[in-house]
Amino acid sequence: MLPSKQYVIGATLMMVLLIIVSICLYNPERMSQFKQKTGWLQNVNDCSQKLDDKSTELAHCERNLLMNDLNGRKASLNAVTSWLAPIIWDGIYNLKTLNEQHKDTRIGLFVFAVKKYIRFLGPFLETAEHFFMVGHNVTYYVFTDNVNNVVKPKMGEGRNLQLHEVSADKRWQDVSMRRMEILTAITKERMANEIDYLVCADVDMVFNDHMGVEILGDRFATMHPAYFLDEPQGFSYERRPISAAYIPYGEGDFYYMAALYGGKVEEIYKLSTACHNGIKEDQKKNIEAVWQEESHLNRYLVYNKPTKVLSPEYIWDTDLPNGELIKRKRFLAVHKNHEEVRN
Ligand code: 4YA
Ligand code: UDP
Ligand code: MN
Repeated sequence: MLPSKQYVIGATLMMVLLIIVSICLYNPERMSQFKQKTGWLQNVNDCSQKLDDKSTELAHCERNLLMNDLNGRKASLNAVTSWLAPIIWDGIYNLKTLNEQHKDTRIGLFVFAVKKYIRFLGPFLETAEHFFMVGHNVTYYVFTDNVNNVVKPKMGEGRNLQLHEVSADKRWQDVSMRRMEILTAITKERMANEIDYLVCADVDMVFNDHMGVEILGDRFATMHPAYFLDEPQGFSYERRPISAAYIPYGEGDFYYMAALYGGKVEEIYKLSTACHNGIKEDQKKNIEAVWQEESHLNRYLVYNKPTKVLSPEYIWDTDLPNGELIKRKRFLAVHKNHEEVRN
């Protein structure tokens, strides 16, 4: 006698269930994948809170959600790089502890204000007094071609301004690149005795929110705010093998912006020496890297990885898209007429 239809269906279902249970017992990892795919794991952890729910306290959870929204894990939105350097976002550091650790740290801020860019220096320094390393020992190293035209800001206790004369190159690209030559000299000579860490910045910027000792490390650099969601093959690295700044496709982690980077004085000496040498090699061949010293900086950092990476919170431009991903805009580009200031 043949078994009834119900009996066959029942037995088949039992078999399927048995197979699933044994797979799960055999491989728990596959089980959790299965759960995620089928939605069993939804609402299990804090990160499932809605993005627009401002009660979400953990910034990294918001970024986890964004990573899902953006269809894949974005290396830039993590709190650590693949080589385990911290990526600094609001909420991942304890400022009180760090301030205590750095109470005797001497910090330099290096900036060029040459020709028409001298107009940016006032707002740069004034806002630095409000937001940059407040409560710490700070020396501004300002390089300009017009020392007499610099209006000194009111400075807090423990803060000093050094004015240095520098020649004014004709081309803006040469002014920008000369920073590497000056850095090489000054980190070797005077800074070695005067400061512990050096921060190098563009002058056409204003501080707009806290920027403190959380950025300090042996060697740190900032993600370029226009490329942090892009894949490395799209980065504007120098791609011509003839240039000393060449980075082959397949290499590189982030595109760093030369408007904010730094480190221990001896590290910046090594970095600027390498970049300056690269610039000189290119000049001998009559070429110039696509983004001048920024290209050389990126090359250096591919092979000498930063020990700390700053998120786009540390360089932003209000004209950029994806501003909603950036909670704190600590250092903002001043909008300028490129043609006008560079001529
Ligand atoms: C600089 O950025 C400035 O010249 C721009 O005015 C702007 O502030 C930018 O930084 C953030 O590929 C809303 C403007 C979008 C521009 C995005 C591209 C340029 O990227 C280059 C590398 C260099 O880093 C330039 O310095 C940068 O432009
Ligand atoms: N710079 C300067 N005078 C110049 C050109 C450039 O002092 O004539 C310095 C200044 O510190 C400036 C930096 O070089 O912020 C980089 O140039 P710029 O800011 O124009 O580059 P961008 O950020 O627009 O790419
Ligand atoms: Mn700039």
